[in-house]
Amino acid sequence: MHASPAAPFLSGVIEGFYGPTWSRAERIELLDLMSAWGLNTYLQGPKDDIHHRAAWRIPYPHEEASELRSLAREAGARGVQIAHGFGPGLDIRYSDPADLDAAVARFVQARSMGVSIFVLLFDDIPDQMHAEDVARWGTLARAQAAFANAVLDALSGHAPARMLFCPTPYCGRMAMRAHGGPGYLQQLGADLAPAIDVFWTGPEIVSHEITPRHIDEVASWLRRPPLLWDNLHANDYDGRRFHCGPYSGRPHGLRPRLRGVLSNPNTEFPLNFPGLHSLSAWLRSAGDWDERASYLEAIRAWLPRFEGWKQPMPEEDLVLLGDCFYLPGTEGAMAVQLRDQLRDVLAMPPDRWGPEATMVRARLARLRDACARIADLRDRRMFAAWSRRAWELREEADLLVKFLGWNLDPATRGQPFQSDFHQPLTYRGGMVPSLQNLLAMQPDGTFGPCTPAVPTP
Ligand code: GDL
Repeated sequence: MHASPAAPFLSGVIEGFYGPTWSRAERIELLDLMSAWGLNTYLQGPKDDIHHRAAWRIPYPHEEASELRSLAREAGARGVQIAHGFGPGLDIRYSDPADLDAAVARFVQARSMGVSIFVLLFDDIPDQMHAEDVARWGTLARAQAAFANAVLDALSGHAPARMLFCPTPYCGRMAMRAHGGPGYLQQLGADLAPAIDVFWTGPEIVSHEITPRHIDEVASWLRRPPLLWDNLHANDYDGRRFHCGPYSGRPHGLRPRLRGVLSNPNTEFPLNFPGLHSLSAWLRSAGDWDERASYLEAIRAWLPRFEGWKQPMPEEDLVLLGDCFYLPGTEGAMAVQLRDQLRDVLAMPPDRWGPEATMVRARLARLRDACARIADLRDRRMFAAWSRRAWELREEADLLVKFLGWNLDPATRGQPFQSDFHQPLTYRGGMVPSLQNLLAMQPDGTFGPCTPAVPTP
């Protein structure tokens, strides 16, 4: 099933993650980049905007409303459309006319601010309904489709409106587990107005790969091509990581099977340049996709933002740093190589270490120093976005450099090693690491108690 040529293909960015919302300056910068890169849609739906979920019934107060109005104006001037969405699913009563009115009122307000695409988001909610909704609709899919159709009808009174919808099961794994109830997606496909586009994140919430076959199956359930909500570069689920690798794991054959591709990227805005640069290149490319080349090109374009007070960041160092924060499923080539070399060296007793131990120590020291250089950046927002992660990486690299040095020195080799900068309880301490040490994840994704449990100092 291919997208109707009448529906313009949506390409762009979703501010749809958990955590602090982007600032006005960041949103304007995003619009500038999107317009330069030919991306046409920005969806504003940050989970932790209080009017997004908890207070969804309450229209934007004056300040937020005028902010949205000015953003829509700035977007229009750059040829970008603004989509605005909220998630009523935490406490909605599907059969309460007051809730329908509240949803319509939110969109009428957004339209008066210049928004042209309206988005109902039913992701990340319990798949239960109130008793009166069950009595009236029977299933969640029926209730949500009827609600969305009624909102679309109400909005279309003035002029045709474009609407997007995020279902409660929005990836293959949730569908397999029958989240939302058995047959949810097929029911939604049958009931939802054909003009409404439906979001999908792939086989998983964060999908490392998405195949045309998978999309074809989803399209047959939904009776329309899905709209990709791509969490490849999202990082709100892990405070220690971010993703600046290339657009990856999506073959070209996907594009004609989709209504669009919108990336829901890293929470820290400045970290999104390479991923979005690469996504826009993928969208423009003719099928000859080389993701590593796209990453290197994006890093070159990003480099000017890494000017330091004392010295410039060498391109090679930024490639290596980026490789350490690449994609959810893999680190980049230089990071993988460095880690594998380290693992090989550490697997041998120090008295058998050869020149590769000295070499890997030098490369690690370079990584450590590149991390330290982040503190020196002229762009302080970039520094703030990198800071905690670069610091943590620097700590680990520094420890390993010291350990290798100790064991490369014949005077100390093989003797107990300690670092004055890595103290028990301070280093790797805290509740989160101690909980992480209780359950181990196997390569197949199953969990079991760590045996023996890693001792708490
Ligand atoms: C999700 C949430 C999204 C979040 C992402 C990554 C969708 C449709 N919803 O499940 O808000 O940022 O995971 O954690 O993806």
